[in-house]
Amino acid sequence: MTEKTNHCWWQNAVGYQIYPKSFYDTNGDGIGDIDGIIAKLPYLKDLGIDFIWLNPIYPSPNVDNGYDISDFKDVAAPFGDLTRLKTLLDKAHALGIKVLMDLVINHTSDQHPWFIEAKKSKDNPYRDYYHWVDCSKKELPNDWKSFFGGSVWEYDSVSEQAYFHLFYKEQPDLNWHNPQMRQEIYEMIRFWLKFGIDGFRLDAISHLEKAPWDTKIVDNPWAPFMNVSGIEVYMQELKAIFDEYQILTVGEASGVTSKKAREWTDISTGYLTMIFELEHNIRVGHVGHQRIDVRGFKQVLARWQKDLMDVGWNALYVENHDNPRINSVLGNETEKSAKAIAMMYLGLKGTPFIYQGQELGMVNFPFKTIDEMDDLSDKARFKQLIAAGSTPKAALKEVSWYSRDNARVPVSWENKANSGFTSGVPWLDVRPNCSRINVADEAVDPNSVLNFYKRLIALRKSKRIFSQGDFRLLLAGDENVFSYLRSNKNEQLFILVNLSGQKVNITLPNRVINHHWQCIVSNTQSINLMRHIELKGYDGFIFERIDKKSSS
Ligand code: TEU
Ligand code: CA
Repeated sequence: MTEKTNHCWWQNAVGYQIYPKSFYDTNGDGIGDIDGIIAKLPYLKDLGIDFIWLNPIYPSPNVDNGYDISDFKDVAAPFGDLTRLKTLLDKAHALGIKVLMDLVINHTSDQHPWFIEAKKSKDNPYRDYYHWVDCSKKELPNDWKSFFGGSVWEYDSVSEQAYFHLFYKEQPDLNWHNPQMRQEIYEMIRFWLKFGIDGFRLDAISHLEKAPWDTKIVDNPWAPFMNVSGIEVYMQELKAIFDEYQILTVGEASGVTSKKAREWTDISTGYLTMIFELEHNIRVGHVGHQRIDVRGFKQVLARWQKDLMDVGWNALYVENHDNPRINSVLGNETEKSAKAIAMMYLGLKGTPFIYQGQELGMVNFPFKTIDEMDDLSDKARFKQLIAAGSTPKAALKEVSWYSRDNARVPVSWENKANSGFTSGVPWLDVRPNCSRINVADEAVDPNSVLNFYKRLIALRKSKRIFSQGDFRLLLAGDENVFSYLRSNKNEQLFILVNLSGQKVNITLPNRVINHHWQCIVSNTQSINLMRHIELKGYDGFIFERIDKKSSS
């Protein structure tokens, strides 16, 4: 490796995503806060975390839980204030933990001063900070659909124009063609960098540029705003600022293909340090009971591993605040499956992110009524289903199983009232029964999911092969087993994980059975690596090669 890569501390690092609202509440108002993050820094340090990413904590009307920002340069009162945030940075840095903030620059809240001004009249100086197009209520500029349902256009009868929004109508998209708007955004970014943060997760960043309004939708409804040409200009301008401060950047870059990701994340010329792909969550089965399709899942991950093997860098994740709990939709809600999933993705090349509670094996929430849910698009979908004749029970099952609220349920800290998250009433219900899955009990159980994660993180950081070794997929056609080799000049790792609850028989290739291996992590008893072996449900192993490796 070149000298340059040695400076890339993030290649050997493990990140942790914090959804502040649901992490830990210190003042009993039922909402997690900055002081709650400060209180739990030693927990994160002990887990082996190198950096945290905070979901938005800016002032917001909370139509989309903080992703509708009304003031880019402040902290929302329930979370604390700028002084508390500064304290968090200082305390995190003292422990060697870096802090990333969420940067939401595709849109603002409709309550942001820019949009309040823009709405006033066609000749308002802020009008052009957003996308406004002449039209009538009946004939909107085009038939593009928003990510959250309905048209991307919201009609304004006063000016006889409509404005563009990819998400809720309360989240108008910024017009990146406007240089002055861009300057204001860049100035805001510098404000945070001077404040002392260590990087950004860039929300919905691949959507900054939109295709011409008359673009017809052919097959992919999102194509007119996914990594549309023209975006390079803005990404270059952003990169210039990020480079000045040498920060870590992770883009949420839906629609950037694994091939394109090479350009986006090239270590010197790329716009960003790494990106999250949004392709691997392939669902199969009936709505309300959907699961991740293992074969599709591993094909996507293997392709990203391959395409970014020598250029660019992967951000690895299996959970975040927008998806259900992985141990429910890929695992079978057991400790064993949580550990299998951990081995499967912590063995890959890239920088792993752990979403709060994932390290405990937290599972989906058994929502009993729609009132227990918070997400507006889920609530709207529920109403639609009822109107179409569904029973409340069936409709609830359908919207709740894949709801992002599953991940937004507060973290289980202890087996007591409100799972030790708050002394008050939690903003979203906590798990009714966290007798097994909680930090306090898992911390003292050597076989817990938590301690398994801890060991695996330590192992990963102790061997460079995890961050630097090549990747090679094995048993590509197998529908249940995710298996691969990681190799560098002198060493080899063999990762073997059954991602199903069933027994499977597999045939191992020569490149495995011709060598000697030692099991270094597993969630079950070790096995002999022979030509034909049987794996039980969710069996998982990481083996290290112990005979001398010549060239491969
Ligand atoms: O999500 C955005 C997001 O998922 C889209 O960019 C994605 O491309 C699309 O759904 C197609 O798969 C982010 C946040 O993570 C989410 O919580 C917010 O609601 C959203 O942006 C709006 O800011
Ligand atoms: Ca609080």
